[in-house]
Amino acid sequence: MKLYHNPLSPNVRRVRLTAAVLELNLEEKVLDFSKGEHKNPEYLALNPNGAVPTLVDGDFVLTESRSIMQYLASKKPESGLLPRDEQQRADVTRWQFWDAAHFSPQLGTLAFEKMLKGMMGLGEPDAGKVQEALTNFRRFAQVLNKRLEGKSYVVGNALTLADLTIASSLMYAQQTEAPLSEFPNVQAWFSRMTALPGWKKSA
Ligand SMILES: N[C@@H](CCC(=O)N[C@@H](CS)C(=O)NCC(=O)O)C(=O)O
Repeated sequence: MKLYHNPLSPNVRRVRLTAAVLELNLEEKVLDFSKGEHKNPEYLALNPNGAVPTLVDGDFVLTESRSIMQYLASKKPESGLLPRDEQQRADVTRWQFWDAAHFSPQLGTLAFEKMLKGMMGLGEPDAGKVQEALTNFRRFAQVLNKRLEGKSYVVGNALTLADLTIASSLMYAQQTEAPLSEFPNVQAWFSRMTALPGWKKSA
């Protein structure tokens, strides 16, 4: 299987983290964004969004990081990352959707305003957008904090794609000064996620 990616992307991190936890070897093709390689016609034929990641497995082309995670986990069902139990599996998917809809967009805005703009020479962070993202971050981090009360993992009693999905969205939490310390259960859980051997391996 071949993964087109750029290692700076949280959407890529969650896929590479999943592969690392599953001990699946992917052939990796890094796209240079500064050269616009993610907008080349050959790449757009694979991923019309012109975004990373994209997985190619023979004739099968899959985009969207969270669906790629599910596909990889289905190669090793015994891992439990995507539980066989229907309700637990649906719950994992629920948290992946929750992350996509509510949580990761706030962290994406913080990363763009506070890191990428500077790197790309696009000017100063927009204070209004940062404030709005922080307000929304706090709203949803509170939900996750409550969910993690007395629990080591987001779903059930073991590591699943739900954990790997959400933790990857937080990969720039420190650099962007996301106020994780206000949410002690999230902070403790995130420390456990970053201690996974696959976390370093997928950096
Ligand atoms: N929903 C997609 C989002 C992919 C995405 O937006 N990737 C970013 C990097 S984090 C990207 O490639 N952006 C380049 C662009 O949109 O031009 C996923 O989860 O895979």
